[in-house]
Amino acid sequence: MTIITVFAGPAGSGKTSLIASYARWLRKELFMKVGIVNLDPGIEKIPYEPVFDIRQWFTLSDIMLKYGLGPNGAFLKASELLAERIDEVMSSPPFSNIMDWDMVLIDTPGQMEAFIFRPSSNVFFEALTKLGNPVMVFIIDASAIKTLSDAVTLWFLGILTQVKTGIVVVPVINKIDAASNLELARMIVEEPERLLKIAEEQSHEGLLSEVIPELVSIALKTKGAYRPVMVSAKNSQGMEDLHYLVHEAFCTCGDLT
Ligand SMILES: Nc1nc2c(ncn2[C@@H]2O[C@H](COP(=O)(O)OP(=O)(O)O)[C@@H](O)[C@H]2O)c(=O)[nH]1
Ligand SMILES: [Mg+2]
Repeated sequence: MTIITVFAGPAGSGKTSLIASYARWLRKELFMKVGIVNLDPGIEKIPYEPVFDIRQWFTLSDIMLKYGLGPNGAFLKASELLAERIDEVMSSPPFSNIMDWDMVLIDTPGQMEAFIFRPSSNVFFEALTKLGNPVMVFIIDASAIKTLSDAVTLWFLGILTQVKTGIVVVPVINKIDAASNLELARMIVEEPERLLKIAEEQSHEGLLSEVIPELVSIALKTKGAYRPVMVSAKNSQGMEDLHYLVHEAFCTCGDLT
Protein backbone atom coordinates (compact mmCIF):
# COMPACT_ATOMS: atom_id res chain seq x y z
CA MET A 1 0.00 0.00 0.00
CA THR A 2 1.32 3.39 -0.97
CA ILE A 3 2.00 5.82 1.85
CA ILE A 4 0.72 9.27 0.88
CA THR A 5 2.31 12.03 2.95
CA VAL A 6 1.34 15.69 2.78
CA PHE A 7 3.81 18.29 4.08
CA ALA A 8 2.29 21.36 5.72
CA GLY A 9 3.63 24.18 7.86
CA PRO A 10 4.03 27.95 7.90
CA ALA A 11 5.84 29.72 5.06
CA GLY A 12 9.54 29.01 5.19
CA SER A 13 9.30 26.20 7.75
CA GLY A 14 11.04 23.88 5.29
CA LYS A 15 8.34 21.82 3.53
CA THR A 16 10.10 21.84 0.17
CA SER A 17 13.58 21.29 1.64
CA LEU A 18 12.41 18.45 3.87
CA ILE A 19 10.66 16.67 0.99
CA ALA A 20 13.88 16.85 -1.04
CA SER A 21 15.99 15.43 1.83
CA TYR A 22 13.48 12.78 2.83
CA ALA A 23 12.97 11.59 -0.78
CA ARG A 24 16.72 11.34 -1.26
CA TRP A 25 17.01 9.29 1.94
CA LEU A 26 14.08 6.98 1.04
CA ARG A 27 15.58 6.24 -2.37
CA LYS A 28 19.12 5.74 -1.14
CA GLU A 29 18.50 3.80 2.07
CA LEU A 30 15.24 1.96 1.41
CA PHE A 31 15.35 1.78 -2.41
CA MET A 32 11.80 3.11 -2.48
CA LYS A 33 9.92 4.41 -5.50
CA VAL A 34 9.03 7.93 -4.42
CA GLY A 35 6.69 10.19 -6.42
CA ILE A 36 6.68 13.88 -5.53
CA VAL A 37 3.81 16.29 -6.15
CA ASN A 38 4.29 20.05 -6.18
CA LEU A 39 1.13 22.05 -5.47
CA ASP A 40 2.91 25.38 -4.93
CA PRO A 41 2.36 27.63 -7.95
CA GLY A 42 4.64 30.30 -6.47
CA ILE A 43 7.86 28.36 -6.19
CA GLU A 44 10.63 29.33 -8.59
CA LYS A 45 13.18 26.57 -8.24
CA ILE A 46 12.49 23.16 -6.75
CA PRO A 47 15.18 20.93 -5.28
CA TYR A 48 13.47 17.70 -6.49
CA GLU A 49 11.97 16.35 -9.68
CA PRO A 50 8.18 16.31 -9.37
CA VAL A 51 5.98 13.69 -11.04
CA PHE A 52 3.11 16.19 -10.92
CA ASP A 53 3.75 19.93 -10.90
CA ILE A 54 0.87 22.41 -10.63
CA ARG A 55 3.04 24.93 -12.51
CA GLN A 56 2.44 22.94 -15.70
CA TRP A 57 -1.09 24.46 -15.51
CA PHE A 58 -0.44 27.83 -13.90
CA THR A 59 2.14 29.77 -11.96
CA LEU A 60 1.56 32.53 -9.43
CA SER A 61 2.71 35.16 -11.91
CA ASP A 62 0.36 33.80 -14.62
CA ILE A 63 -2.56 34.21 -12.23
CA MET A 64 -1.48 37.69 -11.09
CA LEU A 65 -1.35 38.84 -14.70
CA LYS A 66 -4.49 37.09 -15.91
CA TYR A 67 -6.77 38.15 -13.04
CA GLY A 68 -5.05 41.41 -12.06
CA LEU A 69 -4.29 40.16 -8.56
CA GLY A 70 -1.52 40.69 -6.01
CA PRO A 71 0.44 37.71 -4.70
CA ASN A 72 -1.97 36.91 -1.83
CA GLY A 73 -5.07 37.10 -4.02
CA ALA A 74 -3.29 34.96 -6.60
CA PHE A 75 -2.50 32.27 -3.98
CA LEU A 76 -6.20 32.13 -3.05
CA LYS A 77 -7.18 31.95 -6.72
CA ALA A 78 -4.68 29.14 -7.26
CA SER A 79 -6.31 27.10 -4.48
CA GLU A 80 -9.71 27.57 -6.15
CA LEU A 81 -8.33 26.57 -9.54
CA LEU A 82 -6.81 23.45 -8.03
CA ALA A 83 -10.17 22.48 -6.50
CA GLU A 84 -11.95 23.10 -9.83
CA ARG A 85 -9.57 20.78 -11.63
CA ILE A 86 -9.43 18.09 -8.96
CA ASP A 87 -10.57 15.34 -11.35
CA GLU A 88 -7.72 16.19 -13.70
CA VAL A 89 -5.26 16.18 -10.79
CA MET A 90 -6.44 12.77 -9.68
CA SER A 91 -6.22 11.36 -13.20
CA SER A 92 -2.58 12.41 -13.47
CA PRO A 93 0.39 10.40 -12.13
CA PRO A 94 1.30 9.69 -9.37
CA PHE A 95 -2.40 9.64 -8.34
CA SER A 96 -3.63 7.77 -11.42
CA ASN A 97 -1.03 5.03 -10.93
CA ILE A 98 -0.82 5.22 -7.15
CA MET A 99 -0.03 1.51 -6.77
CA ASP A 100 3.22 1.97 -8.71
CA TRP A 101 4.72 4.07 -5.90
CA ASP A 102 5.94 3.11 -2.45
CA MET A 103 5.53 6.66 -1.23
CA VAL A 104 3.94 9.84 -2.61
CA LEU A 105 5.13 13.08 -1.01
CA ILE A 106 3.00 16.19 -1.51
CA ASP A 107 4.45 19.69 -1.26
CA THR A 108 1.86 22.36 -0.46
CA PRO A 109 1.86 26.13 -1.17
CA GLY A 110 4.40 28.14 0.78
CA GLN A 111 1.71 30.03 2.67
CA MET A 112 -0.42 27.43 4.39
CA GLU A 113 -3.31 29.79 5.16
CA ALA A 114 -3.86 30.28 1.42
CA PHE A 115 -4.39 26.56 0.92
CA ILE A 116 -4.81 24.41 4.05
CA PHE A 117 -7.11 26.88 5.80
CA ARG A 118 -9.31 27.53 2.71
CA PRO A 119 -12.43 25.60 1.74
CA SER A 120 -10.73 24.50 -1.50
CA SER A 121 -8.36 22.24 0.41
CA ASN A 122 -11.37 20.16 1.59
CA VAL A 123 -11.92 19.12 -2.03
CA PHE A 124 -8.30 18.05 -2.36
CA PHE A 125 -8.16 16.13 0.93
CA GLU A 126 -11.47 14.39 0.20
CA ALA A 127 -10.11 13.17 -3.12
CA LEU A 128 -6.85 12.12 -1.49
CA THR A 129 -8.63 10.18 1.25
CA LYS A 130 -10.37 8.11 -1.44
CA LEU A 131 -6.95 6.84 -2.54
CA GLY A 132 -5.77 5.77 0.89
CA ASN A 133 -5.21 7.18 4.36
CA PRO A 134 -2.91 10.15 3.96
CA VAL A 135 -0.61 11.25 6.76
CA MET A 136 0.20 14.92 7.23
CA VAL A 137 3.61 16.03 8.43
CA PHE A 138 3.28 19.40 10.16
CA ILE A 139 6.58 21.24 10.28
CA ILE A 140 7.53 23.39 13.24
CA ASP A 141 10.48 25.68 12.52
CA ALA A 142 12.91 25.43 15.45
CA SER A 143 14.58 28.68 14.39
CA ALA A 144 11.23 30.44 15.00
CA ILE A 145 11.01 29.32 18.63
CA LYS A 146 12.44 31.85 21.05
CA THR A 147 9.81 32.08 23.76
CA LEU A 148 7.25 29.83 25.37
CA SER A 149 4.43 31.42 23.38
CA ASP A 150 6.35 30.82 20.11
CA ALA A 151 6.60 27.13 20.99
CA VAL A 152 2.98 26.82 22.08
CA THR A 153 1.44 28.69 19.13
CA LEU A 154 3.43 26.77 16.50
CA TRP A 155 2.64 23.46 18.16
CA PHE A 156 -1.03 24.45 18.37
CA LEU A 157 -1.14 25.40 14.70
CA GLY A 158 -0.43 21.75 13.94
CA ILE A 159 -3.42 20.74 16.08
CA LEU A 160 -5.61 23.26 14.21
CA THR A 161 -4.39 21.76 10.94
CA GLN A 162 -5.65 18.38 12.07
CA VAL A 163 -8.98 19.93 13.10
CA LYS A 164 -9.31 21.65 9.70
CA THR A 165 -8.33 18.74 7.46
CA GLY A 166 -9.43 15.73 9.49
CA ILE A 167 -6.18 14.03 8.48
CA VAL A 168 -3.81 12.49 11.00
CA VAL A 169 -1.11 15.08 11.66
CA VAL A 170 2.34 14.25 12.96
CA PRO A 171 4.47 17.16 14.18
CA VAL A 172 8.07 17.39 13.05
CA ILE A 173 10.54 19.96 14.32
CA ASN A 174 12.82 21.13 11.51
CA LYS A 175 15.94 23.33 11.37
CA ILE A 176 17.41 21.92 14.57
CA ASP A 177 20.79 23.00 13.17
CA ALA A 178 19.61 26.61 13.43
CA ALA A 179 17.42 26.46 16.55
CA SER A 180 17.04 29.67 18.56
CA ASN A 181 16.04 27.88 21.74
CA LEU A 182 16.63 24.17 21.28
CA GLU A 183 15.65 23.50 24.88
CA LEU A 184 12.07 24.76 24.31
CA ALA A 185 11.79 23.00 20.95
CA ARG A 186 12.99 19.77 22.53
CA MET A 187 10.39 20.12 25.26
CA ILE A 188 7.59 19.81 22.68
CA VAL A 189 9.15 16.49 21.73
CA GLU A 190 10.35 15.06 24.99
CA GLU A 191 8.42 16.65 27.82
CA PRO A 192 5.34 18.49 26.61
CA GLU A 193 3.94 18.29 30.14
CA ARG A 194 6.80 20.50 31.27
CA LEU A 195 5.59 23.23 28.90
CA LEU A 196 2.33 23.23 30.82
CA LYS A 197 4.19 23.58 34.09
CA ILE A 198 6.28 26.47 32.78
CA ALA A 199 3.18 28.12 31.36
CA GLU A 200 1.47 27.91 34.73
CA GLU A 201 4.53 29.15 36.60
CA GLN A 202 5.30 32.11 34.37
CA SER A 203 3.73 35.15 35.92
CA HIS A 204 2.41 36.85 32.79
CA GLU A 205 -0.23 39.41 33.44
CA GLY A 206 -3.73 39.03 32.04
CA LEU A 207 -4.89 36.99 29.09
CA LEU A 208 -1.60 35.26 28.29
CA SER A 209 -1.32 33.64 31.69
CA GLU A 210 -4.77 32.11 31.26
CA VAL A 211 -4.67 31.23 27.59
CA ILE A 212 -1.23 29.62 27.22
CA PRO A 213 -1.83 26.85 29.80
CA GLU A 214 -5.24 26.17 28.20
CA LEU A 215 -3.65 25.86 24.75
CA VAL A 216 -0.98 23.53 26.07
CA SER A 217 -3.49 21.34 27.82
CA ILE A 218 -5.65 21.08 24.65
CA ALA A 219 -2.54 20.28 22.65
CA LEU A 220 -1.60 17.58 25.15
CA LYS A 221 -5.09 16.06 25.06
CA THR A 222 -5.30 15.99 21.27
CA LYS A 223 -1.73 15.27 20.31
CA GLY A 224 -2.33 11.60 19.61
CA ALA A 225 0.16 8.86 20.27
CA TYR A 226 2.93 10.42 18.24
CA ARG A 227 6.12 11.76 19.62
CA PRO A 228 7.32 14.56 17.37
CA VAL A 229 10.75 14.07 15.87
CA MET A 230 13.52 16.59 15.36
CA VAL A 231 15.15 16.91 11.97
CA SER A 232 17.35 19.13 9.88
CA ALA A 233 16.37 19.16 6.20
CA LYS A 234 19.60 21.06 5.56
CA ASN A 235 21.87 18.38 7.02
CA SER A 236 19.58 15.41 6.25
CA GLN A 237 19.54 14.70 9.97
CA GLY A 238 16.74 12.65 11.56
CA MET A 239 15.38 11.12 8.34
CA GLU A 240 15.14 7.65 9.86
CA ASP A 241 13.14 9.00 12.83
CA LEU A 242 10.90 10.90 10.43
CA HIS A 243 10.25 7.77 8.42
CA TYR A 244 9.51 5.74 11.51
CA LEU A 245 6.99 8.39 12.63
CA VAL A 246 5.26 8.58 9.22
CA HIS A 247 5.15 4.80 8.94
CA GLU A 248 3.76 4.41 12.44
CA ALA A 249 1.05 7.04 11.82
CA PHE A 250 0.16 5.36 8.53
CA CYS A 251 -0.17 1.93 10.13
CA THR A 252 -2.18 3.28 13.06
CA CYS A 253 -4.60 4.83 10.52
CA GLY A 254 -5.56 1.23 9.91
CA ASP A 255 -4.99 1.15 6.19
CA LEU A 256 -2.88 -1.92 5.73
CA THR A 257 -4.89 -3.58 3.02
N1 LIG B 1 19.29 26.04 8.64
C1 LIG B 1 18.31 25.39 8.02
N2 LIG B 1 17.62 25.99 7.05
C2 LIG B 1 16.62 25.30 6.46
C3 LIG B 1 16.30 23.97 6.82
N3 LIG B 1 15.25 23.56 6.07
C4 LIG B 1 14.93 24.61 5.26
N4 LIG B 1 15.76 25.65 5.48
C5 LIG B 1 15.77 26.96 4.80
O1 LIG B 1 14.55 27.62 5.09
C6 LIG B 1 14.10 28.35 3.95
C7 LIG B 1 12.69 27.92 3.59
O2 LIG B 1 12.72 26.56 3.19
P1 LIG B 1 11.64 25.96 2.22
O3 LIG B 1 11.95 24.50 2.10
O4 LIG B 1 11.55 26.73 0.97
O5 LIG B 1 10.30 26.19 3.09
P2 LIG B 1 8.76 26.08 2.67
O6 LIG B 1 8.29 27.45 2.36
O7 LIG B 1 8.08 25.55 3.90
O8 LIG B 1 8.69 25.12 1.52
C8 LIG B 1 15.11 28.10 2.85
O9 LIG B 1 16.02 29.18 2.82
C9 LIG B 1 15.79 26.81 3.29
O10 LIG B 1 17.12 26.72 2.81
C10 LIG B 1 17.08 23.34 7.87
O11 LIG B 1 16.88 22.19 8.28
N5 LIG B 1 18.06 24.11 8.43
MG1 LIG C 1 7.88 25.33 -0.38
